[in-house]
Amino acid sequence: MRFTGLALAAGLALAACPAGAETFEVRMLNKGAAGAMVFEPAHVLAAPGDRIHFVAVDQGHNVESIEGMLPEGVAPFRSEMNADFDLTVTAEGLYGIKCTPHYAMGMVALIQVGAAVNREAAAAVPQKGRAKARFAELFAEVKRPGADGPRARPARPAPHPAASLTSRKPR
Ligand SMILES: [Cu+2]
Repeated sequence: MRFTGLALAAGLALAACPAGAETFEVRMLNKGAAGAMVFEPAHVLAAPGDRIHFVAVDQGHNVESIEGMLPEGVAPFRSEMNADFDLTVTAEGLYGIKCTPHYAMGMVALIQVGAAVNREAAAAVPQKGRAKARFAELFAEVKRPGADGPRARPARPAPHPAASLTSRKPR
């Protein structure tokens, strides 16, 4: 019973946590754990409202969206070379990212925001050079379409069930 109480308290604490946006850091590197010219990490699981902060650790890199690899309604973007870049993700789905000069060398990243609703379309985009193999690995890390992201989506405020009752005059 005691355990149940604690678990319940923990659950409530999580649920009560405000839907505060998180920031994920992705570093642009000449050399990382996965080899030369990488975004690290190259796969991020975020939630709507989160911010992806790309850090220009090494020179000669940037961040550009890949055509056909953005959720519907998200405008394409391209950052300056040698500069940090902030991407606030609002729409659910997969965001395919490349470094403009090192795309064919496999410098790509896949940002998943909530459910991977555009997985099929994004995975169907033809890739160049080493980006092909890198994306194959990254797509393998993506959760199934319809699956929730890393964090539960903020619950919508529940409608007041008692509203109609209380507004009615007692007779
Ligand atoms: Cu690069």
